[in-house]
Amino acid sequence: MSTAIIGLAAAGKTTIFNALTRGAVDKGQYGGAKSVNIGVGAKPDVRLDFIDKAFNARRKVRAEMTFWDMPVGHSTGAVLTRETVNSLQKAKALLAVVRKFEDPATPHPEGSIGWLRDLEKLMFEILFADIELLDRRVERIQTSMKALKSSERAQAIANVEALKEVQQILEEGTPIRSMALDEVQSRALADIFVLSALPIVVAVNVSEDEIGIDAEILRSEAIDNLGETTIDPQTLLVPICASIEEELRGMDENEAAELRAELGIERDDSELLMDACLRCLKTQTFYTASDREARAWHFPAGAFAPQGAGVVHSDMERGFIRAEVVAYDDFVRCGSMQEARKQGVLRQEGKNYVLADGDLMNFLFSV
Ligand SMILES: Nc1nc2c(ncn2[C@@H]2O[C@H](COP(=O)(O)OP(=O)(O)OP(=O)(O)O)[C@@H](O)[C@H]2O)c(=O)[nH]1
Ligand SMILES: [Mg+2]
Repeated sequence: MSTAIIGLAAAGKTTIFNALTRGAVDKGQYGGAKSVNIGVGAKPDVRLDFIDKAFNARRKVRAEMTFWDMPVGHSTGAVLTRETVNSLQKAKALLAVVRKFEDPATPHPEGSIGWLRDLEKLMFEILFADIELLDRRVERIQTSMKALKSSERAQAIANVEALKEVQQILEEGTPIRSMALDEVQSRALADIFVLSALPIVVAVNVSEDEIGIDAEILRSEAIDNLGETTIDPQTLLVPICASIEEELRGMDENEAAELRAELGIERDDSELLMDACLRCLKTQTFYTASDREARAWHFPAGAFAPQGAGVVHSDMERGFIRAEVVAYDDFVRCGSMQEARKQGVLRQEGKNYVLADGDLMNFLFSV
């Protein structure tokens, strides 16, 4: 499940990408990025640490998230060129970076700092990209109409009608994710990748003297300026000082702790940002463990057991028989699988079991 990092030139996208993935991608010149950077990041996971210890596993593997650092359109400064939108097709969420830090060494493309102005521009570009996309789709359906059988034509006409309605609502400033779509509209959109349907996390890249600023303050400023349709409940705002986070995450743990103490940084904003991405992706975590490996896996909330097995390996999904499950809290109470079995909290679950966050899973399968 990939999150695409977008934002105006020099907003700090690559710096945040480096912080999240502990990467060291060269930031090059201002507005320098030409291609997408792809990387994975993982958060510390205390539940995994506990399971790892309890199993005395030889290896511990955290669940990873994938981030794409998207380039901006060079000639125009547009964030969402058609090329960019095309390469976003498989993204499941957007991480919009807006700049709130002053730095004379890094000129802002608009000539001045204005995070609310930039956020508005970004949100507008997202809506506009969808409006254009639907335009092209409507045109395509209309051109192919003549070749259709009369039975198919009625459906095509209904689709065009529905897409035009959605376009109208987009033009009023409402992203698709907060529209109450009817059945016909949903069906018309089903095979179209629309950007404004994706959940958004907004990383507000603050300067050093604003580290620790309350996210709620930024949120209410954003709502006051852009309204609740744009800053809808699914849109999360996270303040982060990208350059410091990049530095901290490039250090070993002790060094980082020292620098944190020195700067008086109490909160781990990179972690909070990853949390927000997971939350907006509606992603949860289950665990597998043996003496060989303790491992965390991400799954989409609401997934059934076989789908979870498929996250580990597609063979396990195909050959799924059943799963042995211990809820995380039960496991903590018992401390081991033997004890969990003894206390009767190790459950046998079939293919209709809906995975719960924190489940310790053992999938039984045959291929
Ligand atoms: N002072 C300060 N500088 C920052 C911060 N975040 C990024 N920068 C600097 O701003 C410049 C641009 O950052 P990048 O991460 O390259 O920005 P970008 O959005 O990836 O830029 P393009 O890919 O070129 O569009 C770099 O020189 C960064 O070191 C910050 O929080 N504070
Ligand atoms: Mg960049």
